[in-house]
Amino acid sequence: MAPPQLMGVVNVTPDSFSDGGEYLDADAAIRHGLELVEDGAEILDVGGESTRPGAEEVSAEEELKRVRPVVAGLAGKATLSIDTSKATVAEAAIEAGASIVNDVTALRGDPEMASLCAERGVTVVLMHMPGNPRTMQDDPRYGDVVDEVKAFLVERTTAAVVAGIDEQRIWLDPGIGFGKTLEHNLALLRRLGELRELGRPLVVGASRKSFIGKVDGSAVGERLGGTIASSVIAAVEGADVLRVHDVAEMAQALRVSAAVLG
Ligand code: HH2
Repeated sequence: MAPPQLMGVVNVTPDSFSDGGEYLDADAAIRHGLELVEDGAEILDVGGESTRPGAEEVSAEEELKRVRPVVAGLAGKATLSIDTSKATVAEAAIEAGASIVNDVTALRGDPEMASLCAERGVTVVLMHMPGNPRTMQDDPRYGDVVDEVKAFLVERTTAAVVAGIDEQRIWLDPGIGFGKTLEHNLALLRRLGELRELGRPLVVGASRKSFIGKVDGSAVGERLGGTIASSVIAAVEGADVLRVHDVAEMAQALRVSAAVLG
């Protein structure tokens, strides 16, 4: 198992599904980001809009007000990723120090996003999500979920390359919890290795997600064990980046897994 990089989550939102409101103040978010770096995060993913099912849409002005000071305050401390689907927010975050754009709409949310990313030469995370966060959990259905996610990621990679984004700067993410049932999420984790055929780095975000609660009834604050189990399996299957809230515990789990597996 090649040890994956850890992407620590810094949510500057009042309503994120697991930590909404905890780091809405910029200083608290910056302090939290610095702690995650101490804990072993190489990348920090700063977000100002929740993507949980049914979350309220946030204006670009509000999102910018939330994330810009946090990105600026963390610049130089880690590789910074901006979790947004709005080009104006991505642009300001890049100016402030972000070098990765993590767009859960895979460049479908804002017609300006692909050209911005191409011009700025940033790394782009393309994630699978059917529809949008408001509709994605309405009875999701697939023939073979892994094959369909793979085909979607191929299509979005082609669109990104056509828009001028260097293929070498594209990372792919199956979108755990985005428009998927429990069985879909489990299949994507179990068969993550099949996405390696796409030849690009894989990002996996299983942290605290509701599929864990569907396995054992745990509430959102009680999902650390499930987060670690699913993320270690993703790492063994070939994940290159794990997007997690609990970086210290995840880092230890990976150190021990690597020691055991050799
Ligand atoms: N998951 C969330 C948000 N952004 N980005 C990628 N690439 N992959 C993910 O799995 C992913 C993501 C949801 O988690 P969180 O940020 O904690 O919650 P919220 O969207 O409610 O802020």
